[in-house]
Amino acid sequence: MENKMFCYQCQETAGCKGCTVSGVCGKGPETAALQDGLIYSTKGLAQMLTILRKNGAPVREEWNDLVRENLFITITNANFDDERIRRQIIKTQELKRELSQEKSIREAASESRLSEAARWTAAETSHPGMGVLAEENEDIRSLRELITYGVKGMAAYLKHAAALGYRSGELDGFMQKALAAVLDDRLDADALTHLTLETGKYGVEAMALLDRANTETYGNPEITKVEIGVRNRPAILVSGHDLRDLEMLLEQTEGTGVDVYTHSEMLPAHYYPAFKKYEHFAGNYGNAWWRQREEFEAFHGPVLLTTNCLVPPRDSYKDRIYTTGAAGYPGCRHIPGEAGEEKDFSELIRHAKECDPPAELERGEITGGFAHHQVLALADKIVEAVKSGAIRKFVVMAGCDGRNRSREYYTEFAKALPGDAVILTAGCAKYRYNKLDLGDIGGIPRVLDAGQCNDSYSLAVIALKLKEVLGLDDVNDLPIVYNIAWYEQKAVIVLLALLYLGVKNIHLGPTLPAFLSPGVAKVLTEQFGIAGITTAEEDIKSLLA
Ligand code: FSO
Ligand code: SF4
Repeated sequence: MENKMFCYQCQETAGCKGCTVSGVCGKGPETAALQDGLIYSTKGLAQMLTILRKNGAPVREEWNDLVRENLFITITNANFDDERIRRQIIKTQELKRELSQEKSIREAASESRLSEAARWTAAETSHPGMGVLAEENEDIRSLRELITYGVKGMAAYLKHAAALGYRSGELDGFMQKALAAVLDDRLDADALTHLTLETGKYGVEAMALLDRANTETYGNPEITKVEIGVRNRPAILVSGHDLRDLEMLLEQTEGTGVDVYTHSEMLPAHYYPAFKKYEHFAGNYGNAWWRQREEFEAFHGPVLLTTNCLVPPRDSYKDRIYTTGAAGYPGCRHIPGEAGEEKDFSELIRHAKECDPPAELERGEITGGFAHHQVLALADKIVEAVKSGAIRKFVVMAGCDGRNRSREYYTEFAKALPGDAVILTAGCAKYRYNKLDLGDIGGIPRVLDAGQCNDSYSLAVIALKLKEVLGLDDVNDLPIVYNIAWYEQKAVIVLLALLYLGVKNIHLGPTLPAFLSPGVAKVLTEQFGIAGITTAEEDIKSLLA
């Protein structure tokens, strides 16, 4: 049977092979085709911008913004709105048409240096060359997609940094160069493998830039107890990763009688000093993204999705879903606003006032805020615990959560870890074990949450610092092991960043990416010791040996 679509970019892809009829995430064939068109068009634009840069021609900030936004829109669970995606393609095609008149682009075209994707400037949304399967060689396809997904993750992080006024021409330049390179038929598997590792290098820099943007703007995360119960006032729930959106929402809701709660990946916002002054910043509601259908229903008030992960909403609460930024869903209201612009959330505030307060899901508190600055402040205590043997191992369990039953493994794994092991986490993976009450070791909690998935950067900083303090030559000599859960493309850039930093023997689950061909998987296994997971018991035995 002929495929209606093809997408294998996330962990939940159908049959661990590819979504061919419709996406497990809810993305239908039409949306999938539009996303393929948008990616293909954007790769062509990236080649043009790369040529302009090389020739010293100016590249406008808004063009970089467009590339980042287009990539972010195609990340799993970010945008299901065909109209919006269509508009992005048409806008990108228009820009390419305009740029095709530039001298250096005309020269490249006349010398046949311009790819088909760059030459495609018609006001259309589809092209025969688009789509993952357009490349027939499975190793080349695998490496091209691995790079593309890593760059998508980078784009997401850089979009958040740009929202706070932090941009890097070098990083935008690299992303565009990489997107142009995956169009280049002259690049063989070796060249693409090299580019994959280079993507990891820039991934570290992208996460470092976002870390700087977040901490210089909102202060360094600190140990914080976050309420997980509810109050009795109407409220807005905010999800996704964009701290600037949260800040604007907190400012605009102050004094209105409407509370603000975080959901899923927005939980770590509570750890930043700048947000603690808002008395109506009530706590965290619910769990990881995939439980949103029940939790949004029970919340009763409006929900603001600032990024992925959005699950197609039920009709019963769809009118309470608002999106902004790269997120979108047909029929849900979208709050506009570019980086640097003030967004207007008054509609949500009015809406909240007509709604009941949230239903209680649970009571109590969870503790987090262990990003690099806070952990380094505790360094003496930690080093001492390592030297005395009170802490035998750190287990990095960062990454994403998802709906597969197989992810219960991570709860079992956390529960079964011996009492002298400490979990380092970031991303929504933490919801599999952050309410288990795993206790502490001499006052150091056994689950140290650094923040969102991008804050995996913090975990790398902590590892490098420990290496220095303990006088070791190699990060792999540290008492740190890696058992990472992945779901979408931001996890891909986190993984490539860790590989670039020289981390070996990462366990990746619950399944290895479908987009790794056997040949590429073999390279990752042989060169980096990447492995899948087995059972909690077996893996604890082998990782803690
Ligand atoms: Fe999770 Fe979704 Fe943060 Fe991802 S909410 S899965 S890797 O978007 O970005 O960890
Ligand atoms: Fe399938 Fe994942 Fe692609 Fe959605 S994002 S269509 S679930 S592979």
